[in-house]
Amino acid sequence: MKITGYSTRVVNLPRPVGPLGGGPGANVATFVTLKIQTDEGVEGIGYAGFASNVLTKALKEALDGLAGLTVGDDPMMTEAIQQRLMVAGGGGAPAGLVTRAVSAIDVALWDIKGKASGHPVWKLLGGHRQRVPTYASGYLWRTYDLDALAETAPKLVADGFKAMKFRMGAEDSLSKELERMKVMREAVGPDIDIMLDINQGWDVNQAITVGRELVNYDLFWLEDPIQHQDYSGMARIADAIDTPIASGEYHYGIVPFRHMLEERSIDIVMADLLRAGGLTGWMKIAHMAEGYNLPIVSHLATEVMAHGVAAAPNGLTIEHMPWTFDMFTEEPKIEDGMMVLPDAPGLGIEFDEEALDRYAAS
Ligand code: SMN
Ligand code: MG
Repeated sequence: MKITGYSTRVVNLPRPVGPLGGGPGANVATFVTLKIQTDEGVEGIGYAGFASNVLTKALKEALDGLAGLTVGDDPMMTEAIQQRLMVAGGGGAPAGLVTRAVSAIDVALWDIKGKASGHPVWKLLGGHRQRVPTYASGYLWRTYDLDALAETAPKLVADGFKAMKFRMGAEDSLSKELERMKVMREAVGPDIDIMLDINQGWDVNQAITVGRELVNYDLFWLEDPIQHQDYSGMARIADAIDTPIASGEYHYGIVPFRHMLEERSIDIVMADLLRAGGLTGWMKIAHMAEGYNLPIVSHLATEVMAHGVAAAPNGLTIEHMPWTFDMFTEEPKIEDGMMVLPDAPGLGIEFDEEALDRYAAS
């Protein structure tokens, strides 16, 4: 089989409230969609995004340039294509738009592999289980006040979620930070898993001080308490508090995960699809974590990431982030708080062409 062509387009999807509140562009989520065609009539899809909106044009350029280089390639050769594209993108350490574009191409190739072989991608990647726990992530932002937290969290429980993530790290006192935690726990009761994301907002001592207080609220994990590259600082926090530390979404490529694992700086490995190098890179991180007896969790890109988490024996939970759902004909299926992976060949998702037309960037 050979790749014969590709196409990309930019879409601006509506989004209720972004993580940063009401600033410019906060109510849109911008993605570059990708389709890759083959000489056997099989077409694979993927997308890039979750980068700053000011970079969208550059991201599309990177994707067009790199996807163009795959024309004539065998789409089953995902490792060879990834290696060649990373070199073509400038060599050196993986980072930025090159990796994001290469990752999107990788996802489309896995879709092709699945469709061509008649198997869903989660089975081709390893096939561990079809139903995986999921948690609601797209709602309880740092910009929510206490009332908004108390009002929204029970709605997510009513919607069927058994786990959810909220954010702290922006209050000016310890007592205000802890109040947010208290409101969240009281809003959902003792049986719902709560994840807490700090997005690098604290320093090491702050994280240990607040982390020790949080232990009474039975957190499922504490995510990115400090700057993501401070491996030894993160290890001090992980040693000092009982709550599991999750980190990894900010790292590009696979090597930083080796450092985190060697330093024992985290308890739960989180990897981002577009920074990891697509499903190919993400699975390598999952297996590395397995070697250290640690679970792996996804970051964003729910409908694609579900395949990775369902393939890995150490896959713990799928982040449910609805920003991308408007691009597709169907949303991921959830039953009893578990995401149910599709049986259809490939990723089992299709672009909603009418929606892409409607949201096309001018
Ligand atoms: C996050 C990162 C990027 C965009 C939205 C939310 C957050 C998460 O860190 O873990 O979901
Ligand atoms: Mg996060």
